[in-house]
Amino acid sequence: MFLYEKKIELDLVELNVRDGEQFKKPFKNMNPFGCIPFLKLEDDTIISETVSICRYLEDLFPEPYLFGKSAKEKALIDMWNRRLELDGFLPLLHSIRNSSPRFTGRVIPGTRSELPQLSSMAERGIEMFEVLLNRISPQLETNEYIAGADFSIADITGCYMMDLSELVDLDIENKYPNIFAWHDRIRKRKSHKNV
Ligand SMILES: N[C@@H](CCC(=O)N[C@@H](CS)C(=O)NCC(=O)O)C(=O)O
Repeated sequence: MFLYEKKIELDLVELNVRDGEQFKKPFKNMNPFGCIPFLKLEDDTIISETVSICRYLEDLFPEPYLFGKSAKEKALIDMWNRRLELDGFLPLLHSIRNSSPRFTGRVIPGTRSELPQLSSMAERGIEMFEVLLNRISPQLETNEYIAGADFSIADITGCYMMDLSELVDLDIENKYPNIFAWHDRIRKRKSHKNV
């Protein structure tokens, strides 16, 4: 979505992570975290972590600014993005990985192990996610985008967080109408349709 918004074209290689292609050569030595995405530079440097990759690309191709332009915008976008990732995306992800049968044997992203799924972790993850939803709802009552008037990387993070939340029965539309409307606005962008 970030690439499309910024009209950046990269050579893309698709990996089937469900079948563990990232653990096979030549990919297994590229990213020790066993996850996608990662970016290989011409000098063979590997950058993993979605937001780190996006930040690197924003430095190379600043416009449209998705990490903010002024110091204040940059700080606010980073603040909201971190809150969404740390307090929303991660608890939700751990909840789903600890409950859905399809994640048996891979409860931690980028690993294959005997670690059992924990139902208490699944429950706590949803509780943490709902704390986050209650905190962002007032912000979305008065702002079109999560960090204010402009679309940013934080909206992209939020959109994927809310896409993921559809795997859980939370009745977002009725319980959090502001968040539902925001998610709907972001996922209707052409960049989301093209993913
Ligand atoms: N913190 C990483 C998370 C990356 C991640 O969890 N990627 C998933 C796919 S969306 C993955 O590669 N999973 C592989 C697996 O669990 O085996 C980021 O933001 O890029």
